[in-house]
Amino acid sequence: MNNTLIGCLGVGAAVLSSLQTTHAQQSERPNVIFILADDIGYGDLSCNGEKTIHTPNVDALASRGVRFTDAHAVAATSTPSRYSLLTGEYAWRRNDTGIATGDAGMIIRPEQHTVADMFQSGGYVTGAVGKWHLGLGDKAGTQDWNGFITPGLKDIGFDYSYIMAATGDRVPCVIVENQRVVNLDPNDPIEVSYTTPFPGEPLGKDHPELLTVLKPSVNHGHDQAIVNGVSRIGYMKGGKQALWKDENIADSITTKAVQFIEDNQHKPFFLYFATNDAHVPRVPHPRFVGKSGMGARGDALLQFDWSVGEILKVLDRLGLTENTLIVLTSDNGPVVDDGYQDKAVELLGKHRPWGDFRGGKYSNFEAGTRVPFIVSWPANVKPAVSSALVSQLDLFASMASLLNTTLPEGSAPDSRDFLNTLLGKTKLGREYIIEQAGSLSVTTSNWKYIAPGNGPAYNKLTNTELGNSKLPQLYNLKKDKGEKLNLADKYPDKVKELQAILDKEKNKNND
Ligand code: NG6
Ligand code: CA
Repeated sequence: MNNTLIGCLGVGAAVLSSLQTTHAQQSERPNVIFILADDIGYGDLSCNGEKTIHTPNVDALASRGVRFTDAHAVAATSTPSRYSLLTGEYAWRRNDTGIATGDAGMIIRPEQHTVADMFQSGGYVTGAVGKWHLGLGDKAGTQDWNGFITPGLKDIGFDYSYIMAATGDRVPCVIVENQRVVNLDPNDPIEVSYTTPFPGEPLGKDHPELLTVLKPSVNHGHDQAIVNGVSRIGYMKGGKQALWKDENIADSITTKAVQFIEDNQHKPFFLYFATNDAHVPRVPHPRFVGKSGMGARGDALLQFDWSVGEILKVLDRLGLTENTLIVLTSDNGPVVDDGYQDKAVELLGKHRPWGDFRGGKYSNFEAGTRVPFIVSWPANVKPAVSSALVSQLDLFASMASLLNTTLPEGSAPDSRDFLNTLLGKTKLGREYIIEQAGSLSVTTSNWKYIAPGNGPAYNKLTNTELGNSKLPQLYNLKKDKGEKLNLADKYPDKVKELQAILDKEKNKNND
């Protein structure tokens, strides 16, 4: 071989290696999108096997990514679940992470390092769009809804935010963009209270004739302020021009999410897209009404699927599909009647929102936190189904590992790096997870231990088995997915072992 040829080969190799570096760099720094559904159960997405619902966009995502069958939210309700996902800390370590009112102060404090902070310090542009439900402003009831609401999402790592303060069924029923209420008429200021009604403002409980869109279910509350013919939790006055229209929420947040992607297509970005679907009140856009045959709940699932499709479409259009990592999951398990007469119970038919699992939202049983979970990243993830035990708690440390970042001391204290599991490179999952509902549970991939507690066994309103018992409960999840047979008496050593794990975790002092 003569020298010239060797020289050429050398240059070729250099070019090749620089191409490889570029590819490696690109795929090391993908765009990242978390799509967080609300109250969508394991069985609510057709990729998980139920034949009663059809969610083609989610299925397309699942078929090109890793679909997890044993993935968990940290808690069986929204606020603690989201707190843990964004901070990497078990919500039960604090006593102020229960379901937040719409005027709660910001639960994640500015000095905390969130997953958004982590992306931001890694050079990402960060955005939060959709349902928030983690409080805003300094203290409950003190926010200035008519001015700049501070502290806010800018203080915990989000460059951009377009959010519902709490939930669809809680006032204030307005969208807050970059810490200011959208469309507010300064001559019609907003007032919010969770203690005292405003004189002259009609309430759902006194004016059923004004509830033209949805009436609350019997004994479920949701009978206070009336907005758009739906009564809500909490009292509100003013801000008429800024009030959302429930049927447009999915359109408006999806549009903003798409816009965020378009605006930041040339930078690495992190988008936290938290849908309002399928939380109550379920008032899907007319184009989805009647489409599922299951009433408003099923239609809201189709609307969720549409939102997912819009995200996939814009990524395709901008050529970003290959190098965008998407995690799709839900904040907690499903509930059918969560407070409004929307015919979800009557029209459910054979659909099983909870799949094979027992319980649902609010429950210690598996369906409380066993949620849909898909990870897609075409550049780096091969299609697979994984039975690894994974938790939303670990997204933080895993994303830090993706970015090759060291986290500041004390941040994400409970989160562990499971990046290779999430990317389907190994099926090695967590040794155990802790689930939070009325009580705490410890789950390994074989066993589920529910610690004794004083909570009720059953929620009559939502028709949910809550799984609370004064006695310890132990289920063999491999043989008894549906948690029917309590084996605590038969295997006292297992009970002790799992209770010891719980004690150890509780005694850890993260400070
Ligand atoms: C409950 C509400 C329920 C829902 C839930 C929060 C009643 C009787 N029920 O207290 O309707 O709003 O809180 O749901 O008020 S979550 O998914 O945001 O956690
Ligand atoms: Ca929820």
